[in-house]
Amino acid sequence: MTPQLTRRHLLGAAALQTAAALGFTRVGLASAQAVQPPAADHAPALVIGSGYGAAVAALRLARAGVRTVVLEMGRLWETPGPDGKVFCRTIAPDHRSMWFRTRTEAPLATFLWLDVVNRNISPYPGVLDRIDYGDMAVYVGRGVGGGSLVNGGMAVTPPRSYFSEVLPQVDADAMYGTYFPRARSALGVNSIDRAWFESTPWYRYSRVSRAHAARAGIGTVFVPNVYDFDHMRREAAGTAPKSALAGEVLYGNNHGKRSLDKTYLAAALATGLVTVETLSRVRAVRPHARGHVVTVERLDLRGRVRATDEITTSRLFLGAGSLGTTELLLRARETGALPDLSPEVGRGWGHNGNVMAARANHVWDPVGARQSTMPVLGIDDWNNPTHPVFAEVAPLPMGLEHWISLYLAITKNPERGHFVYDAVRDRARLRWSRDQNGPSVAAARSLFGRLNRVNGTVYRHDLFGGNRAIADDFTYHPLGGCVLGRATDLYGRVRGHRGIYVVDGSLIPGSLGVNPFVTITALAERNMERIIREDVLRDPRGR
Ligand code: FAE
Repeated sequence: MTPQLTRRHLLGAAALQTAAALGFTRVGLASAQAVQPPAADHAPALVIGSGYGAAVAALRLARAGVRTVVLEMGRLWETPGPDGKVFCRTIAPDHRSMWFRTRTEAPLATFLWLDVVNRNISPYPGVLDRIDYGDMAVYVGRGVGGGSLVNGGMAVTPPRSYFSEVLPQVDADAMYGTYFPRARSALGVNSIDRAWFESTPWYRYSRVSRAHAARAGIGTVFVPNVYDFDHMRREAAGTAPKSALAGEVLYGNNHGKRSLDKTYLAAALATGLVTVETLSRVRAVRPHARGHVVTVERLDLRGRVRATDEITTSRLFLGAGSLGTTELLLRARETGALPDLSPEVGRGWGHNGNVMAARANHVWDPVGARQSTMPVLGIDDWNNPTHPVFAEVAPLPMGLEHWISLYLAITKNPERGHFVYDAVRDRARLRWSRDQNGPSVAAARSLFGRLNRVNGTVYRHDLFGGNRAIADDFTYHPLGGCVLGRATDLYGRVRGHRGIYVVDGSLIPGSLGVNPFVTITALAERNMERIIREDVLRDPRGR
């Protein structure tokens, strides 16, 4: 069992609170006294972001004896707010919910067409961000732990045949024999007890969807999760504080979830060689005599830039997620800072075929007022020859019976988007048009249309805005932008500039067939093992 990333073994409580009040915080066993930003610094290894790929990089570098600094633009989610909780409630969001917004922007915006879901909030470095690119919006996590803080915890290993179709250059034997098991173990993946699943009111909504799928001749599979199911059962028994059973998801879980701050990042910090600097947003990268130099903006809790620092590094690991990593490299190429980057940077982006849909069930077929927020069941129609779909049965925990079956469908969509650099606004823009969602919408309609026909049910049109049955304008699964074997070599080494590595979801070319974090973690494990052996240990000082 890895130690937890807690105030006790990081900073003293007072120091952490002072630092949090200042904004920028530096956490690490070796730097308990250091709450002031360094003016200029050198790190043997620098990791940008603290999501899945970044967390693997930090741990494996530290275990190889390399002092590593992690720069994360979000905050450390460890200090309770005035209500005694670290994260706010999903149905009563406050400033902690979203990244510098005046109003929340939840994926399910309305109920019965009424604007009753979103709330006005004060701007703050909240845990969930939504990046709007016109025809496509992307939800991402912000904070130490990245997407692991906000996601549904579903820890799915892709079908081997589809993995090999997507990443044919990667040795599937090694992935399925070594790196997927390593990732699942380090992430703390576990599965629900089947007998409890069958009997508990908290998963009635899943059982209802399973029965509907069975009537249509379609199978379901259990989906593992990183939420601790023993804890969940204690929640149900009233002997542990409630989180999944208190409607918490999307804006963070106060209990039960093994997010990265409790697994990989805690283990990395426990080495004493890793320092995490929060509210530290990397803006630029350029070459330097010692390798590369990054420009990092230190944010305060209002989002203002308090200071801008430069940190040099011998080895730079980009783990800022599909959007963050791609934007950094695109900006560097287009401004001439890293002119030799591949033209492939910015290409090969996809949304993993994500669409959402909801069905209205009969009044005699209730889904239950009590719903666990952690999904455990998927409708598996992936082998459908014309419209492959893997549809997770998602919760809608409103605390009342609503007879709604909600789904996050992952479809096989061959369309890809690309990013262009907008020099005026100094940001990446995604080129993705609504019609590119056509294959996903058709696949979802095929599956849910069958479920509706066989069960005599209909779509709900009141949840996603615009009277739509299928929500195809946002994704939780951004993938690609710096694709493995194209913008990088086969292990994530960036082409054109030695000493820069991509470690996150931008390596995966747009589609995976299942939820991505287990694969992002396993791929990072594979790539880091090779990079440490061939680059770090052979040349410990870098350049
Ligand atoms: P990610 O986890 O996004 O981490 C990137 C980190 O970099 C973030 O902490 C950023 O704040 C930080 N960052 C970005 N730019 C900068 C910068 N310039 N300077 C410093 N820091 C920066 O990257 N996946 C599953 O497998 N199962 C699920 O159940 C699931 N549910 C989801 C539910 C929601 C609501 C969302 C939003 C996502 C969900 N996902 C799920 C997707 C999953 O969380 C996502 O694929 C991974 O988090 C991506 O991992 P990366 O390492 O690529």
